[in-house]
Amino acid sequence: MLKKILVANRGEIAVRVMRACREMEIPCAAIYSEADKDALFVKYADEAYCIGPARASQSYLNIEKVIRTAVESGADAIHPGYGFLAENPDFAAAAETAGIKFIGPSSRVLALMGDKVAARHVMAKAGVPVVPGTDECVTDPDRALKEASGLGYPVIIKPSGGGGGIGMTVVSDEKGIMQALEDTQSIAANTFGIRDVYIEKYLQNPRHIEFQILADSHGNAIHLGERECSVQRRHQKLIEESPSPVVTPRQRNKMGDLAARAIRSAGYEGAGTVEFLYSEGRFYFLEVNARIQVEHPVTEMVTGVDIVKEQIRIASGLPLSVSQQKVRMHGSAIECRINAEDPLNDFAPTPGRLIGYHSPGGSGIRVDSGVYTGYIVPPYYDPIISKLIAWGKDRNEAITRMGRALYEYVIVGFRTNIPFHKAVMENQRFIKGEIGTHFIEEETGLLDDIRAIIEQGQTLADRLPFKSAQKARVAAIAASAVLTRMYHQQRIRQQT
Ligand code: MV4
Repeated sequence: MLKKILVANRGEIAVRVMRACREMEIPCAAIYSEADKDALFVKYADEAYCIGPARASQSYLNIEKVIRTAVESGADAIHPGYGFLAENPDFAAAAETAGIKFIGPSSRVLALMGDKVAARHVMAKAGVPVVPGTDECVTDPDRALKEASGLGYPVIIKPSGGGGGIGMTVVSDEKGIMQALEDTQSIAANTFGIRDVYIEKYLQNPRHIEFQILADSHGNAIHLGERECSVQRRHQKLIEESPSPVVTPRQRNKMGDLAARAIRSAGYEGAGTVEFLYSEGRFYFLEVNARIQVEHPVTEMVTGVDIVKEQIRIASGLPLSVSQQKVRMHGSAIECRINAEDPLNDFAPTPGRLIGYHSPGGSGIRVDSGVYTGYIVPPYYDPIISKLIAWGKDRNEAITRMGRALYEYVIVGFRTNIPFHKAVMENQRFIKGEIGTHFIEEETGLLDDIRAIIEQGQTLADRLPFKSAQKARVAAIAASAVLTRMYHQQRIRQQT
């Protein structure tokens, strides 16, 4: 087993990884920027090293500094979390060179999966259905026109070096091709340093469904079912769930097995996600995410498998602790990402001091948080402060629990997106599972619901008198607990 793990990340995911280390009795080290000196993950770690200024390029993204700190700390492994350097082949290679185990796929496989055109090849060759599109990158405008008319409009032009939606251009007819090709190429070159783009048939309003995979160094590769992540805004997921309300057990087994097999054929090692678009009953491969993902807890809640512990086992050279036959999905889980952002101000970030904090609990509730009362959320990084996960015996119970827990959650000091989540948990389309990637923009009533929830003392009283009155009471109890404590502390301070 690994002897000491350096966690090369911050916030809630750093805490999440260190929790797995504690349970496995593996010492853990944190690295942090000057902006994070008071952060929860720094306090939680066995040891912590400041590696530079707030700006990520000078701290969390500085490969040389991170590796040097890992070596000096005596760590024999690095867990990269998500974002930052998690899928950077140069980082994995630098770790390998320094004799430190990178907890994730090899540098070679990271490079392969980072090349979206190459990843499409790998998947198609393994029999995974991919979105109809070009099997090479396209540079010549005439070639682009020919390919696009073969696919039929609309088409979408994507950077091969990218992912996550950045720089993608939808083209509705041949008149737009030339401009879109140029635009996407220049964005691709500027953002990813690779000018290559490819063309796919554009699917109008698909669902986003992804499979969680685990692959060890002994040739075992399994899947842990799917997550549906259609509730998103500008490529930022806000709500994820498992299982998807539309995937049948047969489809799950078939697509999960295909995805696991495909990943194994590429020599993949570790936890990974195979992303699909789902439209009219069919799956179309999009890309592979070669990291632990933000939304992994919903899969943990329905399968009982601790994905981070499996990552650590795999990196230690041990076999997976569970076989495909033993994986069972039980019930339903939903995750709401709790962000310091204002849903009434175009979801603009609202960093600041958390003067009051009360987190929900009770049956079926899990909170993965990176904050505490008094903590100041810095403005330099992603606004995610915690994740609220609700499990139920079925989707309805999970939604009801999530709604209840959201009303217990008290965050005083800055606006959060909690009112947005409260509105979605009462949205009829969401409740019916009728969601696609355009859900938020289509549900134009959500903003009014959010306004009502915020302005009417956290209730939708006019519309839902009984339910909301109950919820408001729950919130009041939770809030008073927090505020009473703050009041007493202030009195103690005044007396001393
Ligand atoms: C697409 C698509 C429709 N058709 N590709 C955006 C993120 C990246 N992972 C892939 N994305 C898309 N690719 C084809 N051929 C629509 C999207 C898309 C999307 C995908 C998943 C989740 C949210 C999305 C929001 C807008 C567009």
